[in-house]
Amino acid sequence: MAYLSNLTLFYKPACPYCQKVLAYMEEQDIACEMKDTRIPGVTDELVAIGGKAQVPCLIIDGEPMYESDDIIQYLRGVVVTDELG
Ligand SMILES: N[C@@H](CCC(=O)N[C@@H](CS)C(=O)NCC(=O)O)C(=O)O
Repeated sequence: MAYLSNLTLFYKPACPYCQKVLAYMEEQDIACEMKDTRIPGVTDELVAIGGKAQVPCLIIDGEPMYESDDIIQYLRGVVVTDELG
């Protein structure tokens, strides 16, 4: 896979739901902009976009997607589309 420039992942390293998403991304070699909510101001940025501080949150073309299972399902679709060429 590749660097997906339309995606931003808000995450926190200690969060098990984030770890699940990060593991899938690593397994599939998916990279995108990453924002660690431990950095001051990043959670405020997430709330401004998505309305909630919950992580993980994947921003897809400016639209927030919360819920790790939904994020992984979305990324699966990206991988399949890529494999179909
Ligand atoms: N069902 C969610 C759970 C996510 C979740 O509970 N994240 C925690 C961190 S481990 C969190 O962000 N809690 C703070 C909040 O919800 O504002 C998922 O699967 O993504």
